[in-house]
Amino acid sequence: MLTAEQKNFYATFGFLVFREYFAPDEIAVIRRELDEVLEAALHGQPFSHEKRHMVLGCVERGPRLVGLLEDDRIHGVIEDLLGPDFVWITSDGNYYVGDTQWHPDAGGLLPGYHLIKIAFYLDPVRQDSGCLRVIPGSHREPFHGSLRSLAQHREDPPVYPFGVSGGQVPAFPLESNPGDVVLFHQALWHASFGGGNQRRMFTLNFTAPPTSDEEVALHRRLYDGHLRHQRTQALDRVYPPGFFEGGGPRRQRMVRPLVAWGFR
Ligand SMILES: O=C(O)CCC(=O)C(=O)O
Repeated sequence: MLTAEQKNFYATFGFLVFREYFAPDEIAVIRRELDEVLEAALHGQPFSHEKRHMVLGCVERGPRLVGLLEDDRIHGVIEDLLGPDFVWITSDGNYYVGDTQWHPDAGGLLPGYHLIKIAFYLDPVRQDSGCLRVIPGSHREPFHGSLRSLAQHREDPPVYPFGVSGGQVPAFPLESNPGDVVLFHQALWHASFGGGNQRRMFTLNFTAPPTSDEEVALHRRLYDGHLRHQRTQALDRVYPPGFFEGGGPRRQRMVRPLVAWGFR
């Protein structure tokens, strides 16, 4: 599915962008479902446009959205990068507001363990209007660790260890239009700047099959964090009822370890 050059690009720089990967009519359905799930979680309240609205397990809640897990275009790419026994984590759906400061995702937590995020931006986003910016190659040590002080941008008051603000950090903008798909290694440092106050975006998250106790423990840590978040939303589970039982053989295979670990 991926060419040798794409795999080489990903291994070296830590990201890939697939242009016009989904057709406009597909994106129209996907956008409608995303809005439905996000609106339902507002429980009749208007969206504030002041802070991010995030629904964990968003993709698992929409019939068209959940189909993405088994779609050749997603499944094939993830299988190429993580092997056939890759594992599902969960998804999030968002209305993002404003800037996102520099950070790696969970891939920064356990060096060497491979986690991938796929992001759909459902509004056009450019360098200064909220597209994802990445620092190419920052998923690899020692470069990854040398950027750790970027996290100080989030302190109150912020500290700028390289003498430049977040927007001035040397980075590559993954500008995108609806239908494009962005994929990155979760240890890659990323951020966004200048975004509007209701940027639609959702993510799909996968890991390589765990091969050590530490890697299984990372899954449990992520799950515990997700469950804690759900409890703040008066939910007592991460995955909607029926998610583990539904779908076809592809979904069954990627959730099998979650079932075995007793996640719900
Ligand atoms: O699009 C954004 O503003 C940030 C996305 C992001 O940081 C993430 O999904 O991890």
